[in-house]
Amino acid sequence: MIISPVEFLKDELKGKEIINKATRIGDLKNLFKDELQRMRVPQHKIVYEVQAYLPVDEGTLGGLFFGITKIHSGKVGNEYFITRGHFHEVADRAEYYWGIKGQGILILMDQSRKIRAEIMQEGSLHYIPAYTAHRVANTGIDTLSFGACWPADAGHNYAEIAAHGFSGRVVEINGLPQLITED
Ligand code: PAN
Ligand code: ZN
Repeated sequence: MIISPVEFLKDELKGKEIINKATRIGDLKNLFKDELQRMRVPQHKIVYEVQAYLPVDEGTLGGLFFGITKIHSGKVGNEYFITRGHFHEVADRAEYYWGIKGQGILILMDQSRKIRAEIMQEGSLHYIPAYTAHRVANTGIDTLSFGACWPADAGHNYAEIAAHGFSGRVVEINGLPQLITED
């Protein structure tokens, strides 16, 4: 019998090896520009969910991981819901993202803190180069779903972003998303 251990159906991973993780407003202290507004949002509210398929041990040279992220629609103040964002721990590791459903903006920041952004929507493909921090904002009224594929030895360096943040944010101004750069 031929068995597929994992099914990838539109924006859903199914299989007993799939790991699910929800990130809530309460987990994202100091992530948004307006921390007071973040504290006013119910802390259990889910900002994004990740499903991941990790078929090899973390750190395996040459291995690949696969994930689906769903960012719910919402804002903290005028700033759209975002992922935490990270450089890879092994900083020279690249990654692919691709848009599946919804509307968003991928924010990319290099090591000199230079920002660029790409529109994410169904069918968009994004190559995230080495040495580049990546974060996604959901700018739509529906959930934004995107896929990701990254090296199993890349790891996640969240500390750098926790300490210095991104030098750009996606906010709503006059009803439209705008990228505001700070540096
Ligand atoms: C993605 C991200 C996922 C959630 O799988 O881990 O979208 O974002 P944060 O990790 O920034 O919270 C990825 O980039 N993996 O490397
Ligand atoms: Zn990554």
